[in-house]
Amino acid sequence: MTRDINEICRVMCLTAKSAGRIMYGTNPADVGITQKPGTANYVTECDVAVQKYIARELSVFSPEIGFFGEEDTEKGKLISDLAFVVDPIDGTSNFMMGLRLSAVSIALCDVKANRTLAAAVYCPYTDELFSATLGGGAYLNGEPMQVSARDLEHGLAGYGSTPYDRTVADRHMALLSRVYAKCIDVRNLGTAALHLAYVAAGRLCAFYELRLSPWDYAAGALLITEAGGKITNFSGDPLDLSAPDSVMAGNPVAYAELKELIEE
Ligand code: LIP
Repeated sequence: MTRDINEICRVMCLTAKSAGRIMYGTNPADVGITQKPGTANYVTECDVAVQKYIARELSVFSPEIGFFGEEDTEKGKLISDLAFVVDPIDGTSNFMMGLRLSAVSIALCDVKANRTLAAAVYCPYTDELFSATLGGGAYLNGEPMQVSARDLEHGLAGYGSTPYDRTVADRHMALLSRVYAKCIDVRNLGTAALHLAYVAAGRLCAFYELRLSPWDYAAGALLITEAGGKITNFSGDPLDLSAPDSVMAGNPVAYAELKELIEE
């Protein structure tokens, strides 16, 4: 790759913040909503507009890098060796309902090596930018961040309910019951990217979701590993950046406890 990774990450962060301001300035009541395949899976005109903005900005900056976004109509495979993997509005249902807790998630991924090189996750409602580069550490609004040392018993555990695929609901609820019994409390914020960013920032000690897409976790996974945490799929393997996967994450102590609960 000819460009400096820090320069790319800087442009990703600027783009994520500008895209977040589009989200922030849009009244959800004013945008059209379309249902996608699966249950409760929606896309708004704002998701599409934000993704077009991000794609345009990043292609002007680095036309040689591929683009793979959640709202691509021709949702083929991740075909480029190097690609931006983007969720323009992570937490679309939150956005639709005016819950004001959604994020723009942009990852630069080395698809062949199945790893994220740079990450930018921005929540415009809290004006918080979470960023990282591979080997360069993780930051919250420019300040170093790291996972907590809390075990489940002394921490809050985040989870996603896989709302788009209700076939795994019973499995999810059984796991939620086991996790809930072990921690201070559980939280479902409705946005995977922010769940993962909050683990990296030490606010949540752990997170799981039975099925997510690469654009949901490609950036958050790097935030967590660069902040000293651990993130894998339910088998303990690296997350697949080219296809949906299960996700479990946490600081090292809570991750180990969560893995045991998942394997029960
Ligand atoms: C959402 C995730 C959330 C998950 C939903 C959906 P979207 O992403 O952030 O954690 O539970 O199934 O994947 O669709 O709002 O970008």
